[in-house]
Amino acid sequence: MIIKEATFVASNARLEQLPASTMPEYAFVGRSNVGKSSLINMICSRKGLAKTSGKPGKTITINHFIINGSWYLVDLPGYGYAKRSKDAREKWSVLMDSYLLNRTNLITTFILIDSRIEPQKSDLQLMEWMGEHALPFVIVFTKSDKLGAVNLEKSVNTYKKQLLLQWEELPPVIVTSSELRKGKEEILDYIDSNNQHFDPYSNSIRT
Ligand SMILES: Nc1nc2c(ncn2[C@@H]2O[C@H](COP(=O)(O)OP(=O)(O)OP(=O)(O)O)[C@@H](O)[C@H]2O)c(=O)[nH]1
Ligand SMILES: [Mg+2]
Repeated sequence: MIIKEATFVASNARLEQLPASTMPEYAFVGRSNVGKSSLINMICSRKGLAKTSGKPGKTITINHFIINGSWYLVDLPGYGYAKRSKDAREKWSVLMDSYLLNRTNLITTFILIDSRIEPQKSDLQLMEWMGEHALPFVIVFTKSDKLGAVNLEKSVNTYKKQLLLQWEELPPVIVTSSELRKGKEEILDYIDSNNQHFDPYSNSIRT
């Protein structure tokens, strides 16, 4: 798929204000600083589309981008940012849970994981929660440029092994680097094939 047009639509902290749920939607979620906004910019080939930062906690709202006038990409605020107050963390969790559970046109959530770090409780808990609610997700390893080929493979395999302790089957896994523009085609192909099955009448994927 070629991205001809990528436009920022809206930034929201309340679900009632989100754009109408009439087009297929894909969300990017993960710990603060994992590279969600950078990945969105990379796959859209638009540098400043989603705001990025060296400091964690940059994205604090639900940000919608419309692609080729026909589907949404969503940049979500990160979790696991220790400096946020307990109150702010609870607000995040209520907003995210209800977004993920109630957004009928949300086709798949990309859960981003830093290639360099060991499996984290917060990420594994999110995946478990998604599984319990039958919400589809794809695992996206980020910042793969920071590791050599051997260590990258080791790290991804460790992660897969950890998941297989809990899951019978692995979700799709995509290794990316926004720095090296790696993983773009795989993500876009995945989205494209899902878009083909979107039913605008039910706002979901036809099965
Ligand atoms: N080397 C390298 N650095 C990256 C990559 N992706 C993101 N970064 C850096 O990681 C930092 C965080 O990137 P963001 O895209 O803002 O991360 P985020 O997940 O959106 O962060 P929050 O909005 O705070 O939750 C920035 O300094 C980016 O330049 C990558 O693929 N490789
Ligand atoms: Mg961000």
